[in-house]
Amino acid sequence: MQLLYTPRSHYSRKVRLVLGALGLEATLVDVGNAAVAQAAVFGPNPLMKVPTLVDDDCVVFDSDHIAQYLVHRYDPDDRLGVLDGRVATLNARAVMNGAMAAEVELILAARTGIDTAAHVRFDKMRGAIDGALAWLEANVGVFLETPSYLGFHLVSLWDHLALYDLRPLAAYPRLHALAAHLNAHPAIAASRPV
Ligand SMILES: N[C@@H](CCC(=O)N[C@@H](CS)C(=O)NCC(=O)O)C(=O)O
Repeated sequence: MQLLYTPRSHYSRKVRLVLGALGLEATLVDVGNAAVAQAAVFGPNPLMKVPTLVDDDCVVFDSDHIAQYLVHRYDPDDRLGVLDGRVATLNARAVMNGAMAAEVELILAARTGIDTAAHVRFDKMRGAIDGALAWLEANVGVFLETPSYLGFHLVSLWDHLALYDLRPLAAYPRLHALAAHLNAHPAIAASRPV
């Protein structure tokens, strides 16, 4: 198995955490700068994004879809709750994915020379991240304290935000505590972006 990723990619970290928790081996292939517009860098992914999983002749795009694929194929008991379809779980996942997407736009815009402070469009993205974090703080009960896919998602989002220092995080003590609790697991901490 191969995972096309970047070490800092929060979406890729979700998948790396699932692989580790399920005891699955994958060769990590760092694509480098995810902002580039060179299709060859991203292998089979037509969207020029990471992560992409290649498992024999099976290619899977998108972090959540990769997690679902791995569970269907290798962990039918779904110990991590990847297939949890409850509305509260789906909403939390949508909010976290939306915040992650807004982060990507802000970071890659800046990396490609755009002054994001000069465009109202990016103010909305900053506002969406703040709104997402406030929503997650208010709905922290949806997360388990034991490692689960939803927790992997949260810790991937949180550590990435902290690393890039994109938004103030002090107003979210419950999320902070949960991320710290999850990062106390060496296997989770080992995948932290640096
Ligand atoms: N929905 C996708 C999003 C993947 C994504 O946006 N990945 C970022 C890196 S974290 C990327 O490769 N961005 C490149 C770009 O947008 O140009 C997923 O869950 O895998």
